[in-house]
Amino acid sequence: MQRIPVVDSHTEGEPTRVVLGGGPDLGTGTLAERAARFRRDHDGFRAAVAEEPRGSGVLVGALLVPPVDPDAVAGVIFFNNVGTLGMCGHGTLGVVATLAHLGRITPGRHRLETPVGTVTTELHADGTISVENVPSRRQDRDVVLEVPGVGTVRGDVAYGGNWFFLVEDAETPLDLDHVSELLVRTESIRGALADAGITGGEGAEIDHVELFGPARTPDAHSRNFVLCPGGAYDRSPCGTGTSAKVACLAADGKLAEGETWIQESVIGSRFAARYRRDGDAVVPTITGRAFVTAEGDLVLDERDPFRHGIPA
Ligand code: PYC
Repeated sequence: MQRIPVVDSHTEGEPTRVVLGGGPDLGTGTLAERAARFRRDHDGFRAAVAEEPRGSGVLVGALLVPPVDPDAVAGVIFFNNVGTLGMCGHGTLGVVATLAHLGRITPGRHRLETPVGTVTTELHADGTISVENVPSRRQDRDVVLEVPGVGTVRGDVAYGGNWFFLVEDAETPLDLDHVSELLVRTESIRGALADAGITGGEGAEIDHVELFGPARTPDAHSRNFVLCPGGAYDRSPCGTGTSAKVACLAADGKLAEGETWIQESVIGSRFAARYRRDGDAVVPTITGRAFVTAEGDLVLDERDPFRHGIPA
């Protein structure tokens, strides 16, 4: 029997599973190097934690590893049911809630290393959590895309720690009654992006698609629906997706430095976002809530044919 100690949480509805130990030896080096080793040599471990029957398409795993910089509280490699993620906003808030639950941190600022850069988190006295994300930017504006079964779609390509295609889309209501249609729509857009050879920087796949519509609460600015790489939709407003949105708003002159943008998710949960400038890039800060939901051990029984997951 292999035991893997974990703590589960959700951030504005989106689950995170923090792996506290029992992970593979990834050696030394930067977080990007260790994440590459994790992807190449330990996919069974990722699948055991994140895929069914223990996980699901909606779960993000967060493997804690020693940081390079001793001033950072931890290094973290995020993963899901199909692979690894560069950064994960909701997952970062889940890691902070977990470390606080375990008594490893107290309110204040704490740095976390990720494969795409170091982020600074803040656990506030009221329990809310902020993350100052990696620098974010819009790469392409108003890209026109022909999407089979959908029609002509226009959107922006932007980076917020992962690559996104962001579409203002009033066609389908962004609510739980329309999730099936929204999934088909966003999957079709993602397929059309790949067919058209439209990528993020250095040929990176655009693996997240984000639709925006009007907010449902008076003080929010927008509502979104975010398709994640493994085919699930984000229950939270997506931290890296909201960072990409903020980069687009900043590029269009629609959000000033320091101003707050309230992003609603498809389930009505919300993140507050703002940014500071750093040269050409914007550095977004995302604030929300995360709650621990379970703690214990995953058990991998060697007699279990599905101990390394049912492939998505
Ligand atoms: O919050 O950045 C995020 C995220 C990415 C995928 C799911 N959530």
